[in-house]
Amino acid sequence: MLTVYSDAHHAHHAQFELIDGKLVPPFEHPRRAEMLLAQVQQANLGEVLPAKAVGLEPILRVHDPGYVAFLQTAWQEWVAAHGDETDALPLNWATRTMRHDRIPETIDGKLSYYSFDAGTPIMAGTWHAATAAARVALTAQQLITDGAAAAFGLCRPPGHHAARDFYGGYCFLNNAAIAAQAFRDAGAARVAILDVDYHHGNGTQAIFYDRSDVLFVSIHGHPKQEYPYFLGYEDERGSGAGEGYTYNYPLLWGTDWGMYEEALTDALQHIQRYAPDVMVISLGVDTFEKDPISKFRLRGADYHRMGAAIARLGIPTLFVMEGGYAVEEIGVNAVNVLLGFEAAS
Ligand code: FKS
Ligand code: ZN
Repeated sequence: MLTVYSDAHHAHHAQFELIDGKLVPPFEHPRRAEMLLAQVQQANLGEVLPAKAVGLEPILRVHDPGYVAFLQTAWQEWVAAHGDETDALPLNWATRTMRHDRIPETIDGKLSYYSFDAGTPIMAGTWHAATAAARVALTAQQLITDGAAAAFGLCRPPGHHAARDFYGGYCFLNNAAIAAQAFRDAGAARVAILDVDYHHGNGTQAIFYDRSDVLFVSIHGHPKQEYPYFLGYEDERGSGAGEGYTYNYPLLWGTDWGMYEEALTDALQHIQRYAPDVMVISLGVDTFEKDPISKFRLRGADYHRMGAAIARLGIPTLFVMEGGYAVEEIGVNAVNVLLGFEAAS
């Protein structure tokens, strides 16, 4: 399997993260991608290709132009207001009874308007890194459009929490959604997205919620217990033309492979019935038993099983990297999914 990688992700390395009431070194850091790349090479998964240059058009097929313009200049505006010593972070949000139809003019207001959490710092290299991650996904998508059976987009920063016009959960541009839309634009009639990251892919779900041409299926920590808390319940099934084209499998803390596999089997059956031309996997390995911010109990060998189960559908598959914070094991676990896929293909 070919991997696409860009070292531009190094440009995004936040100073700290607010979690459990404490400022701590970020869980989402450059070494994650380095460990993934090292394991791709170590396991001889296949060649590693650089990301191709692409313009903003495929990004604007998914994201709001005002949002993209905001991301592009947010750091400069932050520096003008506050200097360059701290990362840019929002402090409040428009919740119930407040207005969503006015975009503030100041950078602090815009950060609040275009985000949904305080755990996603913007710094000098964020835009550069986020667009590079989207280019990684698009380059891998192109490989599959050109006939490859599978490809791995080693994206960082991740993308599945980013919606049409907001960021959060370490995500700025929704790499998987951008790739899925690019598949459609390249002629695929139906695209399925399977999100196996521990956290619900709220951004991806929202982007395709009212569409029947992109099926969204997600297995994740139950929103009654887990971030992002406000989406990912079982009764979210899509709306309008998209009704019946979203499926959620919220699972409780402590979920092990036995329970996970049941959901995965069901999820894969929905995808098989949909008969997509191509499939995008939002691949997070924060379902791992030793993940520092998650509470599922998958073990190393389970990732091989996961990849094999996905391969049995026999559908061209783009893997897009999302989360995973047990940094010593992130490479082995993610590459195990890819090796399991190859073994069963
Ligand atoms: C709860 C803290 C939650 C944010 C977790 C973000 C997870 C990001 C991710 C992605 F794939 F996007 F990277 N903090 N106590 O893993 O879903
Ligand atoms: Zn996650």
